[in-house]
This record gives sequence, structure tokens and C-alpha cells, in this order.
Amino acid sequence: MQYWNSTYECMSRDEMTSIQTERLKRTIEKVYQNVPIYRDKMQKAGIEPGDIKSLDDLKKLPFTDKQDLRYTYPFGMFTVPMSEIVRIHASSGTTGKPTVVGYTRKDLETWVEVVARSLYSAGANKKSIVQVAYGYGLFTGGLGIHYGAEKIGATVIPVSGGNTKRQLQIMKDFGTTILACTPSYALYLAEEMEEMGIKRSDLKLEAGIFGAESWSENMRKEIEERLGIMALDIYGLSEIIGPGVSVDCYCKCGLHIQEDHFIPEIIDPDTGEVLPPGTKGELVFTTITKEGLPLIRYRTHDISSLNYEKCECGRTLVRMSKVTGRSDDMLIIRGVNVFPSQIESILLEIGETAPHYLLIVDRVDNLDTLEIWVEVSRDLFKDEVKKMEDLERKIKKEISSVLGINAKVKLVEPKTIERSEGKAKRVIDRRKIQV
Ligand code: DLL
Repeated sequence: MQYWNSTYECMSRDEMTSIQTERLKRTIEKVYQNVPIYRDKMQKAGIEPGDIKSLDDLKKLPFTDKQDLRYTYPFGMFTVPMSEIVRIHASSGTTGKPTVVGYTRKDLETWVEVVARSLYSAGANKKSIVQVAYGYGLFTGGLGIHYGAEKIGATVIPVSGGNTKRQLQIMKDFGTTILACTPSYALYLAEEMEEMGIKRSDLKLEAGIFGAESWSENMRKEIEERLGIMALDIYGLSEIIGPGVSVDCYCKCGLHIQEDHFIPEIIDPDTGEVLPPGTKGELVFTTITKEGLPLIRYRTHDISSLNYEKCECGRTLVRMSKVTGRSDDMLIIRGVNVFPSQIESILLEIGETAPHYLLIVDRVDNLDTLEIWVEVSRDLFKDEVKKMEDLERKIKKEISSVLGINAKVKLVEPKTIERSEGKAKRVIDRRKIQV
């Protein structure tokens, strides 16, 4: 049995509560003093930092949402001067503007710590060879896992995403033992491996930490069988820190949340009411050690539940159930966060189509695909083919430049897309992610 930091990972509930309470109070005081948006929200709610005396008081505080970060884009919610910020990351947001996050040196240390714990949870150690096939760059996956793996003294292969054949060649030749990538990419690698004639016995792979998107227990089984490894789930979001907010242990019965840094709550997404352990709802986090961008009751829109029962692995950290979906309409397509409204505004801006569109998301060969159907006027439809092709190309190019994803665009005749009497159905997600 190995823990990276047993002091925190195996702490008694009383000790954890006391640490969390003290850190929470300090955080609230700090954001109240330094971040106008928090002070305003708290004043409106009639709350002062002194009112927060216990964890139970957390529910008195107002929520924070992606909207707040958007409203203060890019750095308005940072709590320290820019001279203290040593790294920026970002994820795509609702308007094409990304959600920007900033880390102080201490924040990076915290991140490294939680990723080190996650890797240890997957059985990694200094002898491991960790292939990081998450994208490097503004996305937190690549660099996040990278520095955590270095911290535990493992050998890191910073290969980044894509170039599947090279990934497999490296995996075989360098003796990779731990693979880090999205679960869909792990399955794609497994398929390509079979195509390339690489046998399971040619590899030294032992485990993988897979996340950044929802995946089912069936998918876990398939990855485990095809790659012959233990497949663990790692969860996180840029706003909170990146990968490492929580991770599976070998029991695979819920992801342990690094509670000494992030306090979780589950709320009813409609009423905002806090729900008891075991009940499914929207996951909300309060960061209690972050310096650059502390977030108070940040709504993730991810659906999960909490379990405080003792885990067989010995960790006492609360477990969250595998994320099964979202409480908003955000789609995650090949790791990119996409809101249907973003596509709608791109179409409206181009202006040569009717306002009827349908997004078809699927998973082909384990990779996400996006097809956009959009109606055009009967005149254009009857017009020469070249005009249609030009328009398709234009939409495709704009989607790719604003969202960074490749979509297939199909212009269709008026009335092709089914009309709804209630809310328009804009998305067909055929990926069927059921846990
Ligand atoms: O996806 C961070 C990450 C990188 C996590 C690598 C794990 C591994 P964002 O790009 O900000 O950050 O996207 C965050 O992705 O709110 C969830 O909806 C989804 N997500 C992340 N991990 C999981 C997971 C990274 N294990 C959003 N299961 C989150 C389900 C996940 N959904």
C-alpha cells in the first residue's frame, strides 16, 4: 500500500474538519479584502467574513460560476498582483473567450502535490515511466501530470497528444509503465496497437490515469482488457487547479477528493440547496489553499455524489462518484468544452443560413466527432453546388478557428431538422456515456 502523503490522505475526519475550517476562514477573509466581485456578492447576501465560523456556514456564501470568470476576463478574479502569478492556463469558454486561470508559485506546488498523490494512487513511483499523452499548452492536462510525475521521481515522457503510431512506438521502445491521456484516446491507442501488430506482451504498461471527459464503467473494462492494465479515473477542472482534484484508488469505488485543498458540496442544480451524502447533484468546490485564483463555491455543473464511508484503500478522503453528466448543456468534444450557443453565434455571424441547426456528437473509433446540420434557404439549396461547398467550408473554418475543433458541416434543405414544440433539440449525443 502506498500513499504519497499519508498525513493528509489518511487523516481522521475531525482533524480534516479542523484544517478545512481554519483554511476556509482565511480564504474568505482574503477574497473579501482583495476581490471586488466577492465583496460585492457577500455584501449583497449580507454576510461578512466573521460570519463564517464553521464548515456548516459555507452554505451561507454565494456561488461562483464560469460567468463570473467571463465577466472579469482575463485576470479580474486574481487575488494577487500579476508579478506573483507564474503560470497561466485556460480552457475554452462560452463566448469563444477562454476561462483564464493563474497560479502563484505556491499554487503550482499544490498542484504538483495533488498530482503526485494521484499518480501514487495508481501505483506509480520513482521507477515508473510515465507517458503524458494529454495535450501540452494552455490545457492543464499535459503540464499538470508532467510536473506531478517529475515530483515523484518518475521518468516523464512528454509526448503530448496525437501522432498515435509514434505514441505506440515510444510506449514499446521506452518501456512506458503508466499512461496518462483521455479514456477515448486510450481506447484508440489500443485499437491502433492491434493494427500495428504490437502485442500486449511487447509493452510494460501497468496502469493508466484517464480523465478530462466522462467515461463509463464499460469503457473502463474495455480499456483494462485491451491494454491489460488498471485504468483509473482522474478528475479536475482548470478553475479549481487542473487534473488531480480527485482520483480513483485501486478499489475503483469513487474518486478521493484532495479535501485539504478543495472542499466539495453537492447541490440541487435548480434550487442551490445542499444535498446530503449519497444524493446525486451538482458538484461545487471551494478552494482553501489557492493564492492566485481562490474560488468560493464554484459551480462545476458536473453531476456526482459524495461518499464519506471508509474506503478499503485506507484513505479517509471523501469519495465522489464518477461524473455521469452535466447540469448545463456544455459538451466536451475531444477535450474541448463546447456550448451549443457558441456554434449558434458563429452561424448567426456568418448569416447565410437559417437559424435551425442540429449538432450530432458521436464517438467513432473511440474518438469524438461533431457533425453540424444547418438549414439553408431553398434558393441557395437549388443554386450551384460550388456556392454550397464554399459556405460549408466557411462554417467549418470558423468553427475550427473559434473553438479549435474539426466539425463536419452539412447544409440541409429547409424543414429537414425536426421542429420541437417545447425547447429546441439542438444536440444529439450518440456517445451514450452510462456509468
Ligand atoms: O479537463 C482537467 C483534466 C485534465 C482532468 C486531465 C483530468 C485529466 P478542463 O479543460 O477545465 O480541465 O475541463 C473540466 O472536464 O468540469 C468535467 O466536465 C470534465 N472532466 C474532467 N475530468 C473528468 C473526469 C480538465 N474524470 C471539465 N470525468 C470538468 C468526467 C471530467 N468528466
